[in-house]
Order: sequence, then C-alpha cells, then structure tokens
Amino acid sequence: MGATVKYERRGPIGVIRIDNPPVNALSHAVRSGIMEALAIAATDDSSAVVLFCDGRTFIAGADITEFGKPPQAPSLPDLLLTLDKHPKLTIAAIHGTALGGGFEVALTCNYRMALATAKVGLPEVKLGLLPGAGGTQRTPRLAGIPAAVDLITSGNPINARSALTLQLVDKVVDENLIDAAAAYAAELVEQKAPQRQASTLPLSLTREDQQLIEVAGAKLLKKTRGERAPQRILDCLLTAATQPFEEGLKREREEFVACLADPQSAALRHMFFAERAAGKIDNLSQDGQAISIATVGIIGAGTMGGGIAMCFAQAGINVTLIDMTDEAVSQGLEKIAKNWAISVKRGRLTAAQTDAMMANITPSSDLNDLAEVDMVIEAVFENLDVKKEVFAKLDGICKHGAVLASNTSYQSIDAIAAATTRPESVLGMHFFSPANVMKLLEVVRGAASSDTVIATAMAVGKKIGKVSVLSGMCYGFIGNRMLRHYGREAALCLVEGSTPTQIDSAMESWGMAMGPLAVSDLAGLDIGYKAREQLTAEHKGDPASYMVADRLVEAGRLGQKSGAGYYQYDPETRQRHEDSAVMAIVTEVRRELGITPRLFEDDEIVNRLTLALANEGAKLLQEGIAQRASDIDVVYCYGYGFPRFKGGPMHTIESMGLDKAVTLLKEFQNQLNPEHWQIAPLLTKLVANGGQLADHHGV
Ligand code: T1G
Repeated sequence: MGATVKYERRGPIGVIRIDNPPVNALSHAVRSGIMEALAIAATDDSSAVVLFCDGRTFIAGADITEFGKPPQAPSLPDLLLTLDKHPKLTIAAIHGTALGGGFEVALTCNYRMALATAKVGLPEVKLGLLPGAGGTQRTPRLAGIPAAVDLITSGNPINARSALTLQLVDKVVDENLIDAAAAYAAELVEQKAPQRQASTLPLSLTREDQQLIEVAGAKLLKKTRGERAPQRILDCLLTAATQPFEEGLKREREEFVACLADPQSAALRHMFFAERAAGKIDNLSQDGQAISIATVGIIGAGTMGGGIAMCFAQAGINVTLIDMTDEAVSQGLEKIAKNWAISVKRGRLTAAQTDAMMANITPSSDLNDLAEVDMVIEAVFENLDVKKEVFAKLDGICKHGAVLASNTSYQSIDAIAAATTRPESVLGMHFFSPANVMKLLEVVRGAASSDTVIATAMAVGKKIGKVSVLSGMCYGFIGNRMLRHYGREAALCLVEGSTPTQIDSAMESWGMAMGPLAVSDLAGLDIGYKAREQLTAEHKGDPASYMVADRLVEAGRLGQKSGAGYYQYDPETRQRHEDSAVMAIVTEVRRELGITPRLFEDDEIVNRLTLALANEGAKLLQEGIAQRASDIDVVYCYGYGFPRFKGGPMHTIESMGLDKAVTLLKEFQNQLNPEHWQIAPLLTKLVANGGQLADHHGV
C-alpha cells in the first residue's frame, strides 16, 4: 500500500489510514492504497471499516496536479464503485475540510462521522469542474435538490452541524475522532445497522425543484458572466432526479469530461495555483523572515486609509488611525461604522463582531502615537512631497525595526525611502479601492527594502485576507502600468470609430466585470486629468488617447461623481445611458485630429485591449518587476475585474498561443501607432524557441 495508505486493526474494526500531506489529495498512490486496503478488509475478519486521515484534514479532493496527465488506474469512479459495493460497513471519519472527491469518498461510505470543527463541500465549480465521482447523484439523494443546488453550484463548504442537519453526515463529535469513529462503527455492527448506500436512496423531481433549478441556471449565468460549469451541474442534478443512479453517473461523467476539456477549467485551475504561487518570494535571503505585526498605524482616515484600517481591525490587529485633525479622524470613523453597518444589515457580520472590530481602532491626530507600532501604512494625498514629509517625521518617531509602508499608487518608493535614515524599512503596500473589499495587495519592493519587510508585508497581507503579489519598483507597479496601455487602446477605439457602449459591452461580454470607460467613470475622469496636468506633452503620449477624456472633464463630466462622464447616470439606480453630448465631443475631436471614423468589430476591441495588457505584462516580466507571469494574472483577476475563467492576461495569450499573439501584435504594429505596439522581446524570444511564459521567471 506504500507509505500514503495503511491498513490497521482496532479490535474488530479495520482502519484505512491515509497520510498524504499536505491535504491528503487523492493521488494515484492514495487511490491504489485505498483499493488494496479495501480488498484486505473485504476478506479479513473485520466487522466494519473506518476511513481516516492523518494530518490536518480528511481528503481535500482529487489531486489537481494530476489533471491533464494520462489517467492512472484505479480512477476515482472505479474506486468508489468498489467502496459502494464493499461487503463490510464503511464509515468515514471527517476532520478538517472534506472537499470534492474527498467528500465524494465520504458520501459513498455507509455512514459519516465528523469532528465539530470540520467542514465539507464540493468546490469543483471553482475550478470550472463538477463533482465527477458521484457527488451530483448522491448529494441530492441524501440532502434533497435545493441543498444540492446550493452546495454544488456555490462550491462553498458548510460546517459539520449544517451537514448533520442536511443528513450529509450522521454524527458530530467534539474530539478523539478516530476513537469515536471506531466506537461508532462497533455500535452500528452491534445494532446490525444496514449497509445504507446513498446510491439506492429514492429521489424524484417536484415542480418546485424543477423551477428552482431553472431559476438557479439563469441567475448563475448572469452572475458568473458566462461560466459553463454551473449549468452542467444543474443538468446532472436534473438527471439525478429523473433517471436511475447508473444513468445519472453516466451523465455526470460525460459532463465532467466536458468540463475538464473546457478552457475555462484550465484557466480556473491555473488561477488556483497562481494564487498560491504569488505568496512565494523567489531568492529570499535567510534573514527574510516575516516579523509578527500586532499593532499598525494608518495615516490618513480618508476612503483608502479607512478601508485599510477596516482590514486590519477585522483581522484582530490593533490600529491607530491618524489624520491631521480630530474632526477628520472622526469623519473617517463614521465612514467605517457606516460600512460595517451595511455588512450587519446584509447579515455578513453581527453587531457584536463590528463592535469588537471598532474597538480595535484608536483615533488620533498625533503622529507621536505611532512611536511603538510594528507597522505604519501611509495613505495620505497622492503627492510625493507630502509623502516624503510624512516619512521624514516617521523616521524620527517610530521604533527601530518598524515597517514603514506607503499605499501610493504611483510614487517612487525609493524617493520616499530616501526621506528617511532607514530605507531598508520602507516599501509600498498598494491597496485597491475599496480597500476593505478588493482582495489584491501589491507589495512594492524598493531598491533598499530589506527581505524582512518584504516577507512581513506579504505575510500580513495574507493575514488580513488579501492576495499579496510582489512588485518591483516602476511607474504604476504591475497593475497600473499595464492599465495605462489598456485604457489607451479603449480611448483610441473610441476616437477611431467605436462608441462607449460598444467598447464596454464588448469587454463585458468577453468577461470583464466592467468595461474600461465605465470603470473610468466610476473612478472619476478628473483623476487622470489631474495626473496628465503634471506630465509633459511627450509623457502624455498620443493626444488621440486623452483628448476626449480631457474635453469631458472640461465640460464638467467627471464620471459617476458628477452624474455624467462617458455616460449619463440615473441618479437613483446609477444605471448608465449613452449620451449624444459625448458623441458630439468625440466627433469634434475626430474632426480636429482629421480622423475618419470606421466601423469596429468587437473582436478588434477585445484583442487590442487584452493584447495591450499582456504585451506590457511581458515587459514587466522581462524587467523583473513581476516575479512570474502567473503573478500578473493574479493582479488582474483580483485587482481589475479580469475574469478568473480566462485565467488573467498572461494565461489568455498563453492559451491563445504565443505565436498567434505575436502575429496579432505585429498586425497592430503595422496598422496602428507603432509606438504603442513595440512587441515585448520576451514574447518574440519565446515564440522563436518554443518557450512558455510559465517557464520564465523575472530576473
Ligand atoms: N490537489 C493538489 N494539491 C492541492 C490540492 C488538491 N486538491 N489542494 C491543495 N493543494 C496544495 C496547494 O496547492 C498547496 O500547495 C498546499 O496543498 C496547501 O494548500 C473528482 C474532480 C484544502 C482548503 O478544490 O481548497 O476533487 O503551495 O495553501 O489555505 O469530483 O487547499 O504548499 O505547494 O490552499 O490550508 C476539489 C482545493 C478538487 C480543494 C486548504 N478540491 N484546495 O487550504 O492550504 S477537484 C478542491 C483547497 C475534485 C472530484 C473533483 C485548499 C484547502 P503548496 P493551501 P490552505
């Protein structure tokens, strides 16, 4: 059975013990080991069999690293066929997170016992898959259609008590799981309990359930912006309620194979590993150990500072929230209280929880109150001189070893660090608005930033529920530097002949959470306008890429904040509407620039905007600003509404084929402004030697 699966006896009870760290995934070795152990248990004198896992969790699913490789027998369905027909009583002893194929193993056992702290779930949909080993057929037979729809299409785990209520587990214990499970098995044998198989439980389809499935399908298609796995899951559940179990298994297998082959699943599985890889820092020196952060000072109680303070307070970290005046801090606290009140109203948090979080925040208007904090995050006005002044003061106040971070979106971390005598303690921690909602945190390494502060910022980001991505220092770091090219192409498509509605609809139909012009309206057109005012004509770039935006701001159309920007906004619903006044401005700019508008296909818009992103991303990779291509994908999926089922901009061109991507880039270079389409040398190199972006690590 090898080292990963052992078979042992506890008196009359056989115990199959799985030990495959870190999460007891159902690798080939584990599947083979369980099969061998079941064979022994079938013929020995054991009276029942308990399946138990060592380590921190019961089986957490199929081994995702095996997908896409040649299958190795026994397959999970074959293993579960043997388990389903096993001659002895089988009991699953669940702790940690029994997920996916792991929970399907448990559902195939006759009985299930769970530790009170355990969770169970079928998260396959988050990988663009569906439970492929009977989960869509057994779950509704045990828990009913409504619960099965919710559990499998959401992919969210439920706790042991909820699983008990749904009859997905039979017993919940507080401790000593293996002893309790062996005793439970003996008790079942004593009681001559039947070998209950979920596969034989009856299931029929009521009208209500049929309607529920139809409504869920429509809702999910809209919510996921086109993911295909949810509907396939619903089709399997419908089959479970209308066909015999064997037919249902067949249908489930067909749909699972279709999911596995779907590019959406490849993208979502790419994101699963990308999110985890992002937290790893290449070439970290030995002293690059994170320090523990128990107290944080946030400077600036505005939208960003308040949101950042909420993140830390929610994680139980003490926050000193600073602004220039007591009144400014109180306003910040009021905004925080309002945000938490909304979460309580929506049932996401309780009033007691938000009271405890608020108690973690101490208001102050005196920087000296930061003398003993472990970390400071500056979130003041986006002006380099103001930031340098703040850091110079912090240098004289904060204790030795305190981490000094700036939430700047663009300013030079090196210039900020130079305002102190401890540049090794200075780095960027770039949060995304609203900071208490957006999961992305860009950790920006300055030239002098020590490995300790980098490791600390990455770790504290994870602790406050962010996905931390390390960025080197350049204007705009990873996300915003790429965004400038994306925004430029959107503006040029408009001036060259398209309309705001066509551009945004094309990108939203492709999968973006929100079209680029609608995003500009949301953020405020005046932000870009003010930034451009500080740039030379040369740095501003092609006038065609910003004249419309400038004219809109000069006409008082700042975006949603003024009720109109690229669109007119309904004051009540904030619904956007095309506005002829905008096209009048566009027509005027076209005339001034001598541009004859032409018809646009959606494909051109999508290709120009996504390739502009990926081409700049390849340059970031080549310059070593990003550690790996998948980090760039994480930045875009977590910070900019890029669809996870596309896997991020770099995965998008990798799955398109780099040769095809470079061909398109060459076409754009010939047909459009060649300055904008300088192809990243890394892309041409990879095409020349048949390499992959995934194999390239930043310098
Ligand atoms: N396969 C392979 N490796 C896995 C894995 C899996 N299923 N789950 C986790 N890992 C690795 C992960 O990459 C990381 O590796 C390490 O374990 C720790 O993970 C037939 C088809 C269980 C809640 O979707 O949700 O079953 O970075 O950092 O935060 O119907 O891992 O250390 O090298 O996430 O404590 C369904 C996925 C599969 C569960 C633990 N199962 N995993 O979270 O640790 S499809 C899932 C998780 C399936 C069947 C279908 C989480 C976790 P490294 P971690 P964590």
